[in-house]
Amino acid sequence: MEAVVKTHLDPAPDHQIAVVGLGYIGLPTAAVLAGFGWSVCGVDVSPRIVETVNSGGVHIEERDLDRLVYEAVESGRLTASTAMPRAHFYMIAVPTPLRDNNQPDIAFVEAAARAIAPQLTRGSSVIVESTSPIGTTERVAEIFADLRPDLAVPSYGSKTQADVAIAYCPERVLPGKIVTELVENDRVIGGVTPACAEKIATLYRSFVKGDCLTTNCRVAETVKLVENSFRDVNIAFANELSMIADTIEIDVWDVIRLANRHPRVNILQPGPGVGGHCIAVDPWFLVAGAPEQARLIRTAREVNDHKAHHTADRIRALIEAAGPDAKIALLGLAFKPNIDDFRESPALEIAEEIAREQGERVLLVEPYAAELPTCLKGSGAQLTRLDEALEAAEVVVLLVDHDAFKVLSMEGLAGKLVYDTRGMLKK
Ligand code: SAJ
Repeated sequence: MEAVVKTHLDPAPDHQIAVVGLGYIGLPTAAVLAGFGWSVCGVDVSPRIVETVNSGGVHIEERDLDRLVYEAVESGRLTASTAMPRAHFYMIAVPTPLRDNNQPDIAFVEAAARAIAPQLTRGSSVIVESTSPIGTTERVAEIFADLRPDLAVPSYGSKTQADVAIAYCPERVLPGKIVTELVENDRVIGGVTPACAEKIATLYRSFVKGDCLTTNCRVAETVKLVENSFRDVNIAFANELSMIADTIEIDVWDVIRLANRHPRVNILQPGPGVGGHCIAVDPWFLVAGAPEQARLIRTAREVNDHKAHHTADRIRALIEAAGPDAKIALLGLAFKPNIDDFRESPALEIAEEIAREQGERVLLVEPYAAELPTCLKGSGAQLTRLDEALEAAEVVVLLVDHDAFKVLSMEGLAGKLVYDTRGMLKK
C-alpha cells in the first residue's frame, strides 16, 4: 500500500523515515511503516542487529514480526544501518532504563538526539517514542538548539514558526500483540508546539487505524507513565488481596470472582509479582518527578515487588513440608503467559532464589526457553519437560499461566503439594 502522506522537501533525504533503536518497539514500527509504503531506515548501534535485519531476519521473538520484517526488507523499503541517515521523520525508540536508585536514565535518548542533530534540515520532524520522564522531549529540543544554531528549533508553548517539528508519541503496544496494536490502538501525539503535533500526527494517521489525538509533549509524556502506573496500582490491589487471603486462609480466587460480579468492581488477577520492562519500571518515572506526592504509586510498586518474596517464602514452606529429598517443579519463567520475554520476570527471580537454595532438586519447565537462562546456569537446577517434571516432583508451583500448562488439573496433581500463583487451576 502507498503511504498516504508524501512530503516534498529539499534536500532529498536518503529515506522518508529513520527509526532509531531496533528493539521491541523500533523494529516492529519500522517494519509496519515499510509495509504501509514508507521508505524506512532502521538505525541501531549494534552491527549484529543491523546485519540481522538487513538479511531479512529478526533478533527478537514477537508474533508475525519475522514475516513482516522479511517482506519489508525484500520489498526494498526497509534497510538498517549503524549510521544516521538523512530523513524527513526521525522516530526515537531507544531504551530508557532505571538507575539503581530508581531514577530514570535518558542517556540513550540524548545520544540519539545528538546523532540526529547534524542530519536535520528545514522541514525535518523528530518524534520520541521511548517511555520517558516528563521534560525529555524538551531536552531533545534543547540539544538540537545547542547543536544547530542555524535552525529555528521550537520551544515549549512558543507560537513562533520553527524549522523542525518535535513531538512525543508514546508506544502503547502489548508484547505478544505488538504488530496488531501498532496499527489498531489510538495514539497520543504531544507536540513541543501545537504545529509540531499537527505535522507529526499526519505521519501516524498514515498507518494507525485508531484515533490520533494531539496534545502537548508534557501531557503526552505523563499519559504514558500514568497508563502503566494505573495498571500497576490495580495489580498491586489484587496482589495485596492475595497476601491478605493467605494470612486469613481464604481462597482469593473465589473472593475476586464473586466481588467482580458487582457492576462497578473489576479486580485484576494476582500473580507472583509484576514483570516486563514497562509496568515494573515506568511508575518509578512518575515517583521520581514528584516523590512526596506519588505515595500510592510508590507503595503499589513496593507491594508488587514484595509479592515475589512472599511467593518464594510460601514455596519454601511447601518444600519444608515435603521433606529434604523432595523434588520441586517450577512451571514457567517468563514475565507473563505465552511469551519468551524474561525481562524483570518475577517467576525467574523466584526460580533463581529457590534454585540457589535447593540446587538440583529444582526442575524448571519453560516451553519458551531453548536453554537455561544465564542467571540459572550453574545453580544445579535443570530445564525439564513438563511430563518428566510432574512425574518426579512432590512440590509443583505454577508461576506462569502459559497455555501449555492448561492440561494440568487439581485431580491430575493429586498427592502433590501444589501452589498455583496464577489461579490457573481454578479457571
Ligand atoms: N499481571 C498480573 N495480573 C494481571 C495482569 C498482569 O499479575 O491481572 C502481570 C503480568 O503477569 C506481567 C505484568 O503484570 O508480569 C505486566 O503484564 P501486562 O500484560 O499487564 O503488561 P505489559 O508489561 O506486557 O505491557 C504494558 C501495557 N500497558 C498497559 O496495559 C497499561 C502495554 O499497553 C504497554 O505498551 C507496555 O506495558 C509498555 O511498553 O509500556
